[in-house]
Amino acid sequence: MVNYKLTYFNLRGKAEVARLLFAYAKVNYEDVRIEREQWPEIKPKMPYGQVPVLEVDGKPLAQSLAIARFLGREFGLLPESSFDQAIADELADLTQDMFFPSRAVVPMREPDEAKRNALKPKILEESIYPILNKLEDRLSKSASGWLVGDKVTWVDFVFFNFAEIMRDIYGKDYFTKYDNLKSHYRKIKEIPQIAEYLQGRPPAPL
Ligand SMILES: N[C@@H](CCC(=O)N[C@@H](CS)C(=O)NCC(=O)O)C(=O)O
Repeated sequence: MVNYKLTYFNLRGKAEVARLLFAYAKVNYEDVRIEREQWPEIKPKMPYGQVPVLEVDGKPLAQSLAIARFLGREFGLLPESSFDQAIADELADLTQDMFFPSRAVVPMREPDEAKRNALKPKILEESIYPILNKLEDRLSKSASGWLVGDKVTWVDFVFFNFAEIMRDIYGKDYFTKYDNLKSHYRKIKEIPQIAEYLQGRPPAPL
């Protein structure tokens, strides 16, 4: 049996996709949630001084999307063809393009709520909606309702986590107009293992 240890802060953030994948596959892992005070001691031990880090039988793997892709491969959640696998990579990278400008409106970066609220519409219009429009269109053509091919793949979990984080940042109405994206979100939420995980998930901020 493979020994998995996931190290991150007590946040959902960049580790949550891995946690969702473990829950989906019903695979046990050690979920290490470090406190801020422990970080200075742990940071130099991480491959690139950051987390999440997944240790696989003691060997560290960094970068949240590499971790998610690896677990997707281990748990049979890759799309079928190598081209579709690349499309899954493309879609995962798109979430980063939407996260990046959103960093300006997270409370840790901008403590002034009024300033955050003033910036949000511009970020949504310029950097998020143009991409979500394309994804909505992509899903409207998907017979399965999944992002790539006819079965759930790791990138569907990346999008679920993305939608949760965006909801925390922009409020629950930011994607009201996206019916297919909303159905996709619900489809993940209703997978029995995920529903069970979400119910028992320890409370942790964005
Ligand atoms: N590209 C990396 C970014 C990792 C990252 O930004 N980690 C942050 C937490 S979300 C971190 O370790 N911050 C503490 C630090 O840099 O000292 C990934 O996707 O895993």
